Amino acid sequence: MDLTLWQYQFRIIMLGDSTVGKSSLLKRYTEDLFLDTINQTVGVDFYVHFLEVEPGVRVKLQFWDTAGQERFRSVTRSYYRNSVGGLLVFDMTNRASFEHIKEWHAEVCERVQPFKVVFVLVGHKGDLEENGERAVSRDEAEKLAGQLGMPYVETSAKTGQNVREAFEMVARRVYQGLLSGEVQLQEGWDGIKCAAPQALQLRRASMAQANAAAKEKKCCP
Ligand SMILES: Nc1nc2c(ncn2[C@@H]2O[C@H](COP(=O)(O)OP(=O)(O)OP(=O)(O)O)[C@@H](O)[C@H]2O)c(=O)[nH]1
Ligand SMILES: [Mg+2]
Repeated sequence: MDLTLWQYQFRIIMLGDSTVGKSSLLKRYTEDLFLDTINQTVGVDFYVHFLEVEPGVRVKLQFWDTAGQERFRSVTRSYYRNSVGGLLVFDMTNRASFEHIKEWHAEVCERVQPFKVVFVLVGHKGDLEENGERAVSRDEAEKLAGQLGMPYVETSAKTGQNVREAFEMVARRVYQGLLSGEVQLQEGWDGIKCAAPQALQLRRASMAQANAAAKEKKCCP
């Protein structure tokens, strides 16, 4: 493994009904492109992007872009288990796609056990709001995100609104989980790869020390 390229690799999965805009989000993030006509995903596609999660810490984000169509479900399911992060995407102008989010979430959680996936809920096609096409309010989406224990963000691949923020939110949450020990590296699991596990141990130890010092300061002003 080449340390100059990346210190960590996170596998992140895109989930949600067909046509909600999963591939378009990834195209915007990785190539800064938007296409009005884009091919439906067949099975699973693969995208890569590099992100510096803190100065000097470079992460390779490996995205699995799954097909939302039911007929590909047996293929896409096999990718759940080796994902550490996920974007649960609905189209805010398509009520049914929002109503299916709970099913997507339950299906993934059930299949990844004993591992956990760190999610972000994404209300997509925000640019259509201006045309009065919104079918899901921000309030109800935030409520659902709260119930499922994840943040909520509204995006548009057409305008670029919050696209980078959505992907970086999930990547940073994974990284924080890794540092705090909530997300663990596991033998035989490919959700996260770490080029230098010793560096992670040191980083965790210094973070634990900083947390303890902050706690002590709080207790005894
Ligand atoms: N107005 C608008 N249209 C969008 C946006 N994102 C995607 N679309 C359009 O929505 C349609 C479906 O987009 P895709 O990215 O293929 O959707 P998908 O979720 O990948 O669909 P599957 O691959 O079948 O699961 C395309 O016509 C896109 O151009 C957006 O932010 N705004
Ligand atoms: Mg697609």
